[in-house]
Amino acid sequence: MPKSIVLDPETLLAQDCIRFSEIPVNTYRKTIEEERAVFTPGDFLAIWQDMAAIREFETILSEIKTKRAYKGLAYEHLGPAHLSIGQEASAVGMAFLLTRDDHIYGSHRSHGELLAKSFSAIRKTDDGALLELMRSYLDGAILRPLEQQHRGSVAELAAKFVIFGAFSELFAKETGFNRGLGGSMHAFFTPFGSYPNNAIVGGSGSIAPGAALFKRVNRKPGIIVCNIGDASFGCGPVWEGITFAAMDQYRTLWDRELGGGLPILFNCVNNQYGMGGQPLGETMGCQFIARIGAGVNPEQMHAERVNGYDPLAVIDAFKRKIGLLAEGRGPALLDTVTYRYSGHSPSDASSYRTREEVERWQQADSLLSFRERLAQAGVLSQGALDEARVGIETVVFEMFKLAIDPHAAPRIAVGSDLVDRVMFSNDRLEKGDDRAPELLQAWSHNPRVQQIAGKVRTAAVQGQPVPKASAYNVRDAIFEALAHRFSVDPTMVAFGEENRDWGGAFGVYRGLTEALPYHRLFNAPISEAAIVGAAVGYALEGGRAVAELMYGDFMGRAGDEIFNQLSKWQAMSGGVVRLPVVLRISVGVKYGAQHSQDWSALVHHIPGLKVVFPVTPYDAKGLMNTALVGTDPVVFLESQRTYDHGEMFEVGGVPEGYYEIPMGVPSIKRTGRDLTIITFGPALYTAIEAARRLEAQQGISAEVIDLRSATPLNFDPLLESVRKTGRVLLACEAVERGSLMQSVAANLTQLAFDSLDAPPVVVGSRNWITPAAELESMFFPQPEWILDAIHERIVPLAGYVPASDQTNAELARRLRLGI
Ligand SMILES: Cc1ncc(C[n+]2csc(CCOP(=O)(O)OP(=O)(O)O)c2C)c(N)n1
Ligand SMILES: [Mg+2]
Repeated sequence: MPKSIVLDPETLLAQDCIRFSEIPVNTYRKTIEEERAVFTPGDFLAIWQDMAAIREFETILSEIKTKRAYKGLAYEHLGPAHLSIGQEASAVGMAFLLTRDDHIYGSHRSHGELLAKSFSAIRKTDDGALLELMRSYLDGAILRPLEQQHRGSVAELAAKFVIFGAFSELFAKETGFNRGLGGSMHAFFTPFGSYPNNAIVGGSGSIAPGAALFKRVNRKPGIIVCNIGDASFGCGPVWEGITFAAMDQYRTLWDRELGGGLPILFNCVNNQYGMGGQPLGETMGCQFIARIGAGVNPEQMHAERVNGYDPLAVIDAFKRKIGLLAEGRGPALLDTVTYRYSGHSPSDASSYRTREEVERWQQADSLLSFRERLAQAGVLSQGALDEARVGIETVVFEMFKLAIDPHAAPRIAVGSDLVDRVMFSNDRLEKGDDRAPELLQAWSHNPRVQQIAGKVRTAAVQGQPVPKASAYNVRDAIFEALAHRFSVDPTMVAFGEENRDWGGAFGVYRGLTEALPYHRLFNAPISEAAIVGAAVGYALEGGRAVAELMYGDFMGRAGDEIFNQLSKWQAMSGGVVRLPVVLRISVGVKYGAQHSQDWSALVHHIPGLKVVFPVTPYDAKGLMNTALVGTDPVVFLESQRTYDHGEMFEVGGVPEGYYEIPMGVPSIKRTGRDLTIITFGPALYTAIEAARRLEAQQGISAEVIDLRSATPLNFDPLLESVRKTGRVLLACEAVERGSLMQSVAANLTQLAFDSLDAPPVVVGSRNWITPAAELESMFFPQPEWILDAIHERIVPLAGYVPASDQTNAELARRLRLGI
């Protein structure tokens, strides 16, 4: 179904010019007297008190980092503390109007935002809900040490809960929001709408758009705020995230009733510095971060610069931005000017700026000036303000004392299995919501389903191969699994490059275009970082996302999102969040050095990712079904070599109905007595051919086992086979060096040393660039390489003449040269 956007040469080639409109800079000028019409004295007090609480929280951190004590209380904090002393007004202004439905994502310097957002949420939550939340969160672990000694209101108890939970998290205590597994740069608390803060500069820039996507697709109330630093606007993933958030299709192609543009505000916490580099005048050229909006879309992202030293100016800007996001006019951009007096970290000697500069900003300090303005306007007396400040400082100090108390706030015990338990959530989730999944037609009317219905679900019938066009293949298998889950889980979306009309670069999605509305299947920009990042954000909010990378080689473009984001947030949250994301990655052939690499070893190496690589239709459908009902991030590798393969191994063919294959269970594809060949990926078919030749030419019976999964992986079936045969060869199409097979071989040596007649031998691709299609047989393992390696390094084959050099001497030579 082609899109309705028609491109007209006359329009596109017509003479014209592009017009920009003015971008407001610090236009807020209201007096406190004027603002009295908007804010109650209680509001003013709350703003003041929140700023004071953040200042005290971070002053304590600064002191214990630099002096190892605060007010005579010794404590050594080993980890980081990236402080935002000076920036309090921007954080409190940002959070003031936000509700619990509004979610914020932040940076390594986000303690203030976490506290401000939580204090703001407390004010908007009734006592019963607050109590319920505190009692249930981590089974009451944070509340318990507070409850007994607390005298006062529920809201005051909740404020203590927030401060104690935050301190505890920073100090790696079990009473932290994330059981101490997140720490200073990542601490967050989802019940109050504070979502992951990110130690990767600009990390939230690609994730937050996915959170906003979740709100749009699932019609959830609230907006997303992406709080990132000024220097982070130099990061590619931030630009990609903005591009993703600003796509026209939300307004041009998606159902109108969904609400239009993504409800996301990129809030630049513009403190004028990276670590020591200055985006203004040094490391960037835009001078105003707000200017960036002009390059993004005709609305210029409604960008403006705002005085982040005045909480009321920030609130005023937020009020306007929230309004236009609600009208579907997002994304928006705020350039919130502020300043940090503290160094980048406490060890920072501030060698990149003058003392005078810091002092000038301190003279303009937001706490001092706000206090003065409130008092001058007669809203609150200086005495009342000071009393409030002392009051909250006392609470912060008390919470600090409690958080460093090893009895009230213990660390997880040495030997605890907590980390084991939270690395994966290992849960099942049939659907993320109860509403009916949106489908545009009955599957029985779907052209792809009808086509598949006419196919033979085995590769051969009575020994005769089924013609390629009529054989049910790996593509069909993945399609069927996706179609099933799209029919069950209304939150499930799929996106990536060329995913919709094209059907995905390799046609897996063909047919889904007819079945799914735009918002469930859409083309993403060529922004791999944003594609993966958005999937992470979407899942953090409670949805299920299927993201596609067209080639494994493009993982480099989404390196951070795969290696640091997708893989980490379940464990860094202490098990609080789940990440039901399937990242489909096609592994190429025939396209040379930058399009034909099997990088399974990279994703296998990263803790927190499940990794599978099915190469038969039966395995592909069963494993995709499992991935799509799970709650963990799964990297689902698909070989372009095997997309068209029919089912050769499963005698009954691929079932039409739903079934699952558990992850981590290797599959014996051919039984044998004398030798075990373990494969991963399309090397299965190479090994099957090698096994056939071994049997025919040497009378050697080889067992062939396809791992199917890299992580997790149950070694028992492998050990059973190796104990039987005493010999093992491992084959894959990844380059041999550092491959998954090297790691499996090392483990087998450990686990089955006594049963082995020879060391395990790995046959992978050469440690080269992948050459042109015509030269690929020099690069990818061939059946004869397997026989040659067996002959040279496992057991001599009678009368055998090797075709390639697989000797140990050659292995040593290659290692020496790094090739
Ligand atoms: C990808 C990445 N590069 C570099 C760093 C090291 N680093 C930490 S903070 C920082 C400066 C960030 O500046 P900005 O985005 O303006 O945030 P701010 O620290 O000013 O709040 C740098 C370079 C990092 N954490 N992540
Ligand atoms: Mg900065």
